Amino acid sequence: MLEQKLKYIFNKFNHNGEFDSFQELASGHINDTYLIKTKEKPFFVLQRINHGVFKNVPGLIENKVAISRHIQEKLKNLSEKKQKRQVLTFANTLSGKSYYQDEEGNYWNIMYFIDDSVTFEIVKEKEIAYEGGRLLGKFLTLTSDFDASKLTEVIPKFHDMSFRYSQFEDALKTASKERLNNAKEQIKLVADFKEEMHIIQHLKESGAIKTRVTHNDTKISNILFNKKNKGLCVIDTDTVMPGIVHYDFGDAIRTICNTAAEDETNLDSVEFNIDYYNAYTEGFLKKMKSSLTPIELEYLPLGAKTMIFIMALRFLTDYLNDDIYYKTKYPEHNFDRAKNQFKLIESFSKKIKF
Ligand code: GN1
Ligand code: MG
Repeated sequence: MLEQKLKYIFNKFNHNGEFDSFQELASGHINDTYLIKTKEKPFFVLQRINHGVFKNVPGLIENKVAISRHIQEKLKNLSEKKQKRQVLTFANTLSGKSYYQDEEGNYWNIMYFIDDSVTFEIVKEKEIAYEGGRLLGKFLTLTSDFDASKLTEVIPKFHDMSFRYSQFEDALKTASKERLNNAKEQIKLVADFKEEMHIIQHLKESGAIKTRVTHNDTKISNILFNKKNKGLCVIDTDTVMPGIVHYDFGDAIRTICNTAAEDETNLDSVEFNIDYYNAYTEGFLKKMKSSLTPIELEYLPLGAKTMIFIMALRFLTDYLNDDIYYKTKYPEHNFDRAKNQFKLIESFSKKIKF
């Protein structure tokens, strides 16, 4: 039984919590995440890392623990209570390791749950967009002096456009006739966007845009807020690795400025919200502007478009591959996600000119 299993794993870690019950936190598409409720607070978040997707789980966990420690050090002037609400705290196993590997080879890690917090799948208030930007800018600022070359590349070429195009082109060769036919309009769009969607990558490769520590999965549901809508903590640091500022700036916009959820099927309700874009950008630049180069600043809007596009491309590729990567709830789920992201790009392009 799942409850017995979770209790067993939970008790392998070093904490004072007594297992009471659990609840699945099902918003992620890759890992399995559970809230562990204990008889007395604090509660915990127990996570099974998908080692089919993440080939080097120990490296991944080392990354996120190191980044948390770095931020903790920066926040050491705060009270312990405040600090623990602004950065993730991980617990080791009873034998002192940062992860537990079960009999089936699954990897587990655990962190303290940050109480009295909320997350959003869709943004309905401008203040949330602003706070989301502010918090991500703060995360990038706090990690800007961490040597990114010390981090494991948990998924090599994660946001590399040429790599994502080559996966897409491979998928075209093996996809079913039915799915190829369903997606012909989107396949054409992928071809049309090819040149523009490589601009940011070329700037990175030429060294015009520098590599730094980035989060790489900055969707709005990965930001915790307090009950007064103030940004608290950036979570889901599994994909922390070397990247460029445009990845984090753009990936957040993909969800913050979408008037609907990422998999909304009524495309009429999918629009790009320019007010949220401006509020988010203001919050983001409040912390970041002085440390960005003119080129980095100039290309932020294209970074946003590029990140929306790369997700459309990845969802479409997984659809053509018969859904082997993302968790899906029904057969056309990945295709719906892809169409949603393409609609968002269309709306973005009408509202943002560069
Ligand atoms: C995946 O599992 P989750 O929801 O944290 C994906 C991200 C995508 C996101 C789309 C390792 O993140 O890159 O942006 O889905 N993570 C991985 O919602 O592929
Ligand atoms: Mg993630």
